[in-house]
Amino acid sequence: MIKENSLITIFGLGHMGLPTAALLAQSGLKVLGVDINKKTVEMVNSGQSPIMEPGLDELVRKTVQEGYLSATNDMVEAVKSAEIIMIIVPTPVDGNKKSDLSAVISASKSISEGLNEGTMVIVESTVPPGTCDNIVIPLLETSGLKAGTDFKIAYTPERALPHNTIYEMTHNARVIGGIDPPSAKRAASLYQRITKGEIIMVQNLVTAEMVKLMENTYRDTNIALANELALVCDSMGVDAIEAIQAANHHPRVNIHTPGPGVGGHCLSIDPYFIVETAREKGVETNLIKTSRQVNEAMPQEVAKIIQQALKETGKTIKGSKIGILGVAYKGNVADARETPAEPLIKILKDKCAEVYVNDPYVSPEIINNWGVQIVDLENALNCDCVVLLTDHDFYKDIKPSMIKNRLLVCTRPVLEKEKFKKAGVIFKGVGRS
Ligand code: SAJ
Repeated sequence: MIKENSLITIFGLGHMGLPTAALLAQSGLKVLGVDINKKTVEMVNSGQSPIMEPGLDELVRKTVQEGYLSATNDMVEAVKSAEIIMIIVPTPVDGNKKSDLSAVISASKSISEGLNEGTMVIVESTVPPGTCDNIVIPLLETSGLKAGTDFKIAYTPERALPHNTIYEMTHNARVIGGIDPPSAKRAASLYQRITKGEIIMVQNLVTAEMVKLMENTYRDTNIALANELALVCDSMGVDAIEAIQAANHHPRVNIHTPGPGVGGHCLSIDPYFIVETAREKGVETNLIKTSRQVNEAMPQEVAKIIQQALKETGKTIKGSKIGILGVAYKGNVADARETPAEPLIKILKDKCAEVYVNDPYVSPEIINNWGVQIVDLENALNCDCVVLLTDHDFYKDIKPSMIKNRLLVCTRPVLEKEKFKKAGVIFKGVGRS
């Protein structure tokens, strides 16, 4: 169903768009990536990936060198000869947690200016349920063409895990919903070129949009449950990590891992898309909203743990040197979007702490925006209080003797509490009583 020399145009060369473009190019299709970021376009056309993702640099280099992958800033030109057009652009929320669909709208408008009969449009961006039907299709139909009749449209959410994206994109199941069965089938035949995973067809666009949001909202609410249980355990001197590990031996229990909060541009955002649409439909979403509040409050909880820990050494946050290990939103990624480290650092600075940050993954430009000092691991470990926020693999080798002032707040279950306590380190953390 997909001709070998089909041209595919992909709007968005970010964490999901670029790997998708490179994999489709590797499958032998001509792929033209479109991005508003000129540096991204230049890097891709020179065979480099602007995204740090294992295996992606090599894939981009190879497919660009072989002439299958290229990039442009020219949105309208890129659409004219495309047989398949994909929208994989960011969909953040604004300050009021309302979806910002400007990138999807801009791409849809550009597509409508060059849309041809028979073209297949595929939306991958995570969007509030109903976006394809109520926003994307009306914009595409300003071309004068009719969705379903004159052009095909399908929605399929991307659900790869950053830092494992290439593997997951080529193995995870794909959920696809189309405006009609031929649209869904044509989209399925495209993805079968790059994934061995099962193709799960659902009955329409809005169902497919909802599936993605349900997945991430399930994770966010379960992390909120884990965080709340950890705070309760801390109040009773129960080690929540130990209790959760024991509870999860139950065949039908899967309590997630407590932490300093939920970062990333998915789990911390997607639940709000359900809240937004539910509100428009007059449906309450108390559990989803409360779960978001629990997770967003975790940086404050970590600040309380730090305050309590310093008090045990006769110190206060004010005037103390606090060494933060890791500001990426999770381990082994360079991404600091929505990271819980940012609000925690603000709280500590507002309480007049001297904050020092170590995170070799995250670019200094991002960290410097927070008004903190970037230091190497040794200097971070020399602070009055060391706070591990991100479970980067290399932090797992930290030894008790390296904590110079014998005070560690560990918010991820990556260091052995007993070993540190035996060595005389005051060891605190989320769920680590
Ligand atoms: N986290 C916890 N406790 C847990 C699990 C995660 O505190 O038990 C925290 C992490 O530290 C991080 C945040 O939650 O701060 C989210 O991390 P994550 O690994 O659960 O998920 P993401 O943000 O990496 O989600 C990505 C998303 N995929 C894309 O970026 C396209 C998401 O849509 C996927 O569903 C998810 O990977 C996945 O697990 O597949």
